[in-house]
Amino acid sequence: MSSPAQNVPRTTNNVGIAVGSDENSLTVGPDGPILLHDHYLIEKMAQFNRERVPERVVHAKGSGAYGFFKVTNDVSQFTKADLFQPGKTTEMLARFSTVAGEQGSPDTWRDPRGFALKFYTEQGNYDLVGNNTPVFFVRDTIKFQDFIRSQKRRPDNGLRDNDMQWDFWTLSPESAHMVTWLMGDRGIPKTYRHMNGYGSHTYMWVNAGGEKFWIKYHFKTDQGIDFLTQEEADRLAGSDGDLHRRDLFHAIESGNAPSWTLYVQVMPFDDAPDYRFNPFDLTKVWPHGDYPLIEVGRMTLNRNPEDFFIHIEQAAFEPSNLVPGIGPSPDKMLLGRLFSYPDTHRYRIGPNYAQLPPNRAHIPVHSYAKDGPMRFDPSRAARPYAPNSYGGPAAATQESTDPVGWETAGELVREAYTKRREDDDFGQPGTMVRKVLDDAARARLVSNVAGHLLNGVSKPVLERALQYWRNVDKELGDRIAKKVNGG
Ligand code: HDE
Repeated sequence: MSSPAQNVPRTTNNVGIAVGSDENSLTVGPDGPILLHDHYLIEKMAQFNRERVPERVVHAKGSGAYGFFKVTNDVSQFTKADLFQPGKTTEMLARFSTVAGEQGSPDTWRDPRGFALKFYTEQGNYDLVGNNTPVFFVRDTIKFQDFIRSQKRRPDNGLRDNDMQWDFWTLSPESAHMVTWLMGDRGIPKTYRHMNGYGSHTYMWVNAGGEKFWIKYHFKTDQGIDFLTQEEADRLAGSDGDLHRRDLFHAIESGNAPSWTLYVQVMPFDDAPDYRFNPFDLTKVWPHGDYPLIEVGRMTLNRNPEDFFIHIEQAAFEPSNLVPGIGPSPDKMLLGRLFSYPDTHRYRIGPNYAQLPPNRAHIPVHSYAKDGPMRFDPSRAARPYAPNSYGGPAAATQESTDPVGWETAGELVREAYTKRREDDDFGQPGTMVRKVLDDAARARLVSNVAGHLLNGVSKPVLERALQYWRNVDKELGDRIAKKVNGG
């Protein structure tokens, strides 16, 4: 039997009782049967069988770190939110992720990247759960589940299938803008440090005077945008599936803390009704010429979590965590997400997930929540109901902290957004292809799309896909068709 190393703690079981061996079960004589009352052996096996919580249904593979957000510009004319006030520094947590891959999938698969932020503000936690793209594939939350299923594994053979992906995309033309981003250089960032983050949705900011503004968030990487080509990414997916996780961890460990500068676009509240694009349509951007970027501050990630499962696997980001001065918008995708995230956390990590270390507010919590599995923070309400005359918490109704709303009226319908004068599904991706991408980026886009289409896409879907790209940009579509047809 190996002699225990000196000056290390003695192994105990889960309740602190020293155990007799790390290597031998309790038996009748050295060669006899194992005894059922070898409690420690049973504890080890039972604990091992219960180590997994369900992985995230999307964004399962990810990595994250702690840091802080520091305001560098006065935007108090637009919002009263405490974390955005001049001179403020707020602790935070960030998690970056891929979307469709399972927990063990490679970091370098082509995919949008999650860009999830949790700010531990003095008004409670504010979460901004975005991606590395300013737009998304669909504009109604009811299609999100279908979209995701088209990107994952088929029920019959358990395989991913490019034919499924293009079948969905070509039958959902609103996806064209995001697919152009996905199949271009932003679809495979070189590392998590070399990508931007976007709130994507339009949010509402409210200032101290109650004035409302529509805004969009842009976190521009201070490391510079950089990407992997499809060939590099394919090779790295085989040689190091955890490339991005390793890079983020070692960069922070070596003191090379990555940072991002936050900007916002601000649209005056009354501009929205007549704006040329639907300002709440998640498949559209607001051209910066219409609403320029205004600097807000800088987020820096400088502390690795001490335990990956506790702080990153159990991190619960929720767009519904909105603090005074910040609210949602009529964006149907955002409104759906306000329900979905708390729902998924309750399922995945239990109803008391807000008490877990990465999710706890850094200010006292006076909610009336109590009991439920794994609860360990006492409810501070001596009487667990409101109103009560025993000093329990009472809502400060005079200073409402509910998100501010917007005027609305109409019959209940199931219809797409009302189209604005420049609202079409191919205009903005076409502008991006022609005006934003350079020749080299366009060439890589053609190659990436053709390569993907040539991998298992059936003829009828392929024909639709070539027309889809010609709708984005005729010349680009023709180049893809030529490559696909062996030109
Ligand atoms: Fe998500 N999304 N999402 N999503 N999403 C989840 O919540 C959902 C969407 C994003 O690092 C889930 O905790 C709906 C857009 C990130 O832990 C789930 C819709 C954007 C993460 C969910 C969307 C995102 C998630 C699964 C359509 C960018 C990882 C696990 C309305 C603006 C957060 C979880 C982390 C995770 C729902 C679309 C970003 C299922 C219903 C658009 C970064 O609740």
